[in-house]
Order: sequence, then structure tokens, then C-alpha cells
Amino acid sequence: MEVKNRIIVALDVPDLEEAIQVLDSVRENVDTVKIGYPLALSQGLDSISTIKEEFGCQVIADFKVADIPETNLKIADLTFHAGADAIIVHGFVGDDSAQACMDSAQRNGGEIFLLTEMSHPGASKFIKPVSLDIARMGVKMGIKNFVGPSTRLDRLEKIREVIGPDSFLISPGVGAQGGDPKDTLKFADAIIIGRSIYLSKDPELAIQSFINSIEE
Ligand code: NUP
Repeated sequence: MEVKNRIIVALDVPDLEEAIQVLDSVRENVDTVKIGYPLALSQGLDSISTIKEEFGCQVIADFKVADIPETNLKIADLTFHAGADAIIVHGFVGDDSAQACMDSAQRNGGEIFLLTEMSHPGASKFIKPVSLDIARMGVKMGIKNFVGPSTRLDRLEKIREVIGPDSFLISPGVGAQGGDPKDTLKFADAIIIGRSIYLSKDPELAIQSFINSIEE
């Protein structure tokens, strides 16, 4: 996946109007957005096609899919049929569950991102001890896209070592959770930024200052 300016905007707003307003102000500099449960549960899966039609951008559906293979398959099919370009899938549930999403992606011409280690402090307890194993599992399965934390760069670096230079790694936690954009991009291909953009009074200015700090 190619991501303009290496920035993915997370649109965790519960209102489609608000999402469109934010996207409208950053459209010059952003071509990839991530939507998750806040928007999908309040506005429905149709919000994916609405956003795509209006802005022509790529949409990553952050549904952190983590169920048995049969249910994962249904979730992924529905998400791709709604127009998503990619879906984020949890790795801790095992290779059969992730494989179901890969099968759906292949059938529907989409992509999956495997979530290795999460970015919040609580992730240190259960998922951090196994996140490199999750990354290794993904590599073995032939997965090419991964998600890793910008809030623990030592871990992000290790995840990059495991997945190799040719895998595509995106990283949430920049801004509001404390991750630094430029440092994160030493290991990640693109950063995911939510609140620091959509809560900003001027989202375009916020994006511009992230771009400047990356280029410094
Ligand atoms: O480990 C993860 N951490 C994380 O923050 C995996 C994620 N998918 N996210 C998502 O990235 C989170 O749900 C939110 O949509 C976005 C970060 O938003 P913000 O902290 O920049 O507001």
C-alpha cells in the first residue's frame, strides 16, 4: 500500500458529518484513512463507501478482528463488500483465524494488516510477551502488512527486524499517546494519527506540522 505523506488519519469520530469535515480539510495531504468501531457502529458500514466516493481515498477498517475463523470470514467479507481496501486483524487468536481474513482478502481483492503489539500501556501485560511470535506467525503465513506501536520504539524496531524490510508496517500512537512521528518512521512505513488531527481546531495545520516534523 502506498500512503501519501506516510500519514494515515484515524477517524474515530461518531458522526459522518464530522468525519467528512475533517477529511475535507486534510484532503490535499492525506489519501489514506482508518475508520473503526466509533464511526462504523454509529453510522454503519456504508460510511466506508461514502468516504471513498467523496474523497477517493483508501480506507483501512480497524475492526481488530479476533474471532474463530468462520466468524472472522464473515466479518472480513462484510467489510470488503462495504468497500474497505484493508482490514486490521488481531494475531493473538492464531493462524487459522488470521488465515480466514486472508482468504477473504484474496477473494475480494483487499489486504489485511496483522496487529502484533498494541500501543497502550495495558498491552505490556498480555500481548507484549507474545507480539514477536505473532509477527513471526504473520511472516510464515505470507502476510505483508503489519501494525506495531509507536509508543514503544524498542518493540517497533524488533517487530521490523522480524518482518523484514519489505513488509509494510503502520504504527499508531503518534501524538495523543506520546509517540514521535519522525522516530516512529525510522521503523514504520506510515504513522496513524487520530486525536491530534481530528480534535485540532485546524486539522490541516496539524497535518502540516506533522509533515514538517517528519521532514526536519
Ligand atoms: O495498538 C493499537 N493502538 C491504537 O491506538 C492499534 C490501533 N489500531 N490503534 C488505533 O489507532 C486506535 O484505535 C485509534 O483509532 C488510533 C490511534 O488514535 P489516536 O491515539 O491518535 O487518537
